[in-house]
Amino acid sequence: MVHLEFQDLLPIMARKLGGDGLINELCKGYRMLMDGDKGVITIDSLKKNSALMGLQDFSEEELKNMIREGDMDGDGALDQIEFCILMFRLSPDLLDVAQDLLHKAEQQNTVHHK
Ligand SMILES: [Ca+2]
Repeated sequence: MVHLEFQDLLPIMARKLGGDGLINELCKGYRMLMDGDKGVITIDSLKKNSALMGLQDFSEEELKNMIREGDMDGDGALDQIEFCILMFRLSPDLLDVAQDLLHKAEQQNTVHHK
């Protein structure tokens, strides 16, 4: 498992931003890391842009592992869904926060409909 310092930030971001805001932030992160021409995150785009995300200390091997870890269809690149799922998988706390937010949103909806 790749260690990401980044992952510690996610639960804090999630609490601050709420569910939709968090997804937006993840998408923003995705756009920062992706190859603008191909529209996916490749090892090259990751290497080029990782400093923007504070990931400059990661070795090429660690970045490759991150892609391998998240790549579900085996094309060697991360699309947006794969990236978001990877972020959630790397940060189990984030999943708790997301479920929490979901629960709250459901409660709000229930109250709203009464
Ligand atoms: Ca893929």
